[in-house]
Amino acid sequence: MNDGHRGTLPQPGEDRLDALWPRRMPVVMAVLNRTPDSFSDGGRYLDDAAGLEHAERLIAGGADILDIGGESTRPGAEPVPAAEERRRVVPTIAELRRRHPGLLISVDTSKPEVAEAALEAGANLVNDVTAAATSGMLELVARRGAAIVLMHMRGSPATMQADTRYGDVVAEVRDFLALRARAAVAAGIPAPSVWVDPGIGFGKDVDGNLRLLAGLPQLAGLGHPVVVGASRKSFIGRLTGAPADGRLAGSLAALIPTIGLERVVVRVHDPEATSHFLEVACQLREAAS
Ligand code: HH2
Repeated sequence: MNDGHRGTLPQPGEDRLDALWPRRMPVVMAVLNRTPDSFSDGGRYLDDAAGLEHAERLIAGGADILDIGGESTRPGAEPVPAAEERRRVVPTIAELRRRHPGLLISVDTSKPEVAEAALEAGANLVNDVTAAATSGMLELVARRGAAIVLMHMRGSPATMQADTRYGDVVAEVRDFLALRARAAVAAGIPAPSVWVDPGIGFGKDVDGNLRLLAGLPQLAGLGHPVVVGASRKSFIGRLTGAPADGRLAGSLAALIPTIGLERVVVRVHDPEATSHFLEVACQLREAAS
């Protein structure tokens, strides 16, 4: 059967993350927020049953990876104690691993103790919006043979929108990610398992976000897989006037710069619409070349 641009899904027992890359279209990472306060869906999937039900919807919608988080990082969000964050994410990860042995699961955390429990429960990947600022995170990921997403953020969620001025935002973000990626490789994580992310909306204004999206080829030039999280973010609201749950069309448009790039992961709330958009956009590009 011809599976178009989606390539072959990794089989259990294979190195599942490496098996993503023969694909010619971006990989879809779907967001599952087990939080009361996330900016676009806070509180909707806090209950265990509601969380699992939504996870099944995301998987059925075509998610290649599920990214499960128990702490909001929206501007001004309050930190969550590790025990509470663990309680929100670990049982869900364990249950999804039991139901879907071949599923790729990411844990969205910057706390090594939460990451360790999540990896133990079956996660494959740690998504750290602080680029592994807490000591021990890189060593943990290396020891467990997992992968890591290193994201650029200015300051912390509490302070990040206070100053969004940059000289050359693409160069500054690229240099930071290059530095953190070198540290990850030095800690023993193989380069293909070190993914980088410009942190759309994390200490950037509308212009900065647009420049970073347009500058994705420069970030891809670092030689690591690139993650892009533009879904429903406030710059799309600023440009269109749409509320968070009305930003799907803008979120898809924000992914145009990913078309034609290799080893790109798009972090989204709407995997089905995103997969359809990517499939058509990639086929169109191919037809035009
Ligand atoms: N964005 C959010 C959270 N985690 N991780 C990466 N790597 N890249 C991102 O752009 C990114 C991220 C914010 O989105 P969301 O999870 O929906 O909201 P909240 O942080 O309020 O839970």
